[in-house]
Amino acid sequence: MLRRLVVLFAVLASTGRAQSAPPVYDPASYVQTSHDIPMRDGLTLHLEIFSPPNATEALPFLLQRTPYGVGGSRGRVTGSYKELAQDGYIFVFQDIRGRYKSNGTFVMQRPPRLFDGPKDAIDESTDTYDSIEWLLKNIPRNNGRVGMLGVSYDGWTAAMAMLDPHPALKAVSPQASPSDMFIGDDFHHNGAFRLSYGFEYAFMTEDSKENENFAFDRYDTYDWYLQLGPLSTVQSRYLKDKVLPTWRDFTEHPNYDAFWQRQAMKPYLKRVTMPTLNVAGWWDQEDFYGPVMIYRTLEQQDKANQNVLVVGPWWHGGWSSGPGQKIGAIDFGSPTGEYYRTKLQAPFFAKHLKDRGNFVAAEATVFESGSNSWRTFTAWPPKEAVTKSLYFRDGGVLSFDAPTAADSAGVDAFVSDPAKPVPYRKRPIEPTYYPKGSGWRTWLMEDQRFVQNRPDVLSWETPVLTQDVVVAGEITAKLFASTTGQDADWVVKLIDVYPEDNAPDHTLGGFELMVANDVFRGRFRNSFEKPEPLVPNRVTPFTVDLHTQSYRFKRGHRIMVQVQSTWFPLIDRNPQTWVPNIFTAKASDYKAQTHRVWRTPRTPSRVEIQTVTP
Ligand code: PG9
Repeated sequence: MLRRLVVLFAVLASTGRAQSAPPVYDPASYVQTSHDIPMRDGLTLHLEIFSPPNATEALPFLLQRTPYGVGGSRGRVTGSYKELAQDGYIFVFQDIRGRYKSNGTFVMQRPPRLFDGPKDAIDESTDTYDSIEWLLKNIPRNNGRVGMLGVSYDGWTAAMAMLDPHPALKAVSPQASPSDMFIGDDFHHNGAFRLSYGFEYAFMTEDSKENENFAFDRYDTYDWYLQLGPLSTVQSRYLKDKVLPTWRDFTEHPNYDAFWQRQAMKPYLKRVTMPTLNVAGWWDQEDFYGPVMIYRTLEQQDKANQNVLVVGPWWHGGWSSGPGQKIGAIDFGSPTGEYYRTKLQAPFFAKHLKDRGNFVAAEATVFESGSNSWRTFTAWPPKEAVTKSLYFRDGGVLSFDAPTAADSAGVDAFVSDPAKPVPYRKRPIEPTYYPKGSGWRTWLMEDQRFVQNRPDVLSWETPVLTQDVVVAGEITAKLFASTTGQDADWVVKLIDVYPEDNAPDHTLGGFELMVANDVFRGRFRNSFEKPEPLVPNRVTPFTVDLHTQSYRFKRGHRIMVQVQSTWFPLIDRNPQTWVPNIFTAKASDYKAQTHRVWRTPRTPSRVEIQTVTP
């Protein structure tokens, strides 16, 4: 009898334990301490640590390594990391080498020492390793596990940490991490230089140890960049004797040489070392290529199914704070950022760092804009996706039907004049990180009607759709184009045209929303390493990767494609004559040229979309 009672008591006690709710911590109560900790080469890096007082359990660390200063980290604990803070973590924020309160020299995206560097070299991965080692030994009541997360540069430091990780690092979420600065992230897209971002970011991070914005003497930076003339004016008139290492690198490495290749992540992503939650935003104005590339490259090695993808309707980092329901004029119908933080991010870390909950991430969790719903897939792009083509046709028509014999001379032409480049967003274009407010964050959502009638913007449009067209997967422009010059940029935009009478929000009548876009610099059509001049007037194929999307073009809407050659000052002006290095071009090298986009049966310019059945 006594034995039976003891067993019953044990069962009740264990059931009680299983059912007892885990503690909920108050983010505002976290206690902050500051530390300067030694790295293997003797240099110290600065940390701010936040722990909940009176925790009765040992807690895991969540580490974020940043070039942007850790001064405002309390705001993260109570704000963007609120859901995590409620679950209970020891948050660690670190200034990376050479920034803010950390010693040493800052190197923009310091290439990893792996594979070709000396064994005793330092990089972001060794700094992470040494920091984790210190944390485990010096911060009491830790449970021996570490997670890392961060957006953009901080996402990249998280990605670097997982290449050759400390054994205590158990889960990583690289979010909007760039992966290749020449092909698709902040500094170039397909070899076209991202002028405004490249210059302003290099100045912000390298003019001094703490962020400092370049002082423009014009509110509308379109004017400022246009008055520059050739790019060499940046150094001669503005930087003068000052060397900004990253600006110097732009000018000395105009092609995809060893400098860019060694920095790019793909060659290093040889194995999945731990559960990895890759996060990207469909309308990320800085790093969308990067996170998708990291996911895809890792996926090829993901034998244990640890590498997953989440993409939502967000600007750069839009998931990390705020509700995430609206970007600019577009409402996505629910607080998608909150959804991500509570249903995906917090459960991911709780599972892998605390053994709490039974969260299993879908292979791909994507937000389908248009229908405004979350969807999950067993692969991305979905295995069932079917490729369809949207052909450019006569009279500005976009059609699923290819050109016919009647189109054998089909062509549209425009003059691209570097003296009057198409603005990439509505003017005035405030400085990128203008503290008094900038349209930078939301520019990808701007109504494209602002350039619709320019003579240097071509467009083709479907009739009103009679049924939904659901894009799920890749979008690729296949252009056949020619120019009277020797180089040309090709900007392609895939656009959702809202109905004229748009219910319930009538203010969106006829709105032209960019669903996908990118630019390709013509000289790189055969090789990013060895650019070649275009042959004047020769029809040449160009493939422009417009990346990936999950988007429902709804019945009643129309699909549009726009093609233009300038996107200023986002992209520097192409001289359109042959110069080996555009950074050393003279003012007289910049010349207006006539560009032609062909749409014949033999040269059927089109945008290919991967679709799933509605
Ligand atoms: N997009 C920024 C960046 C990351 C990495 C290198 C350079 C720039 C960022 O938001 O951190």
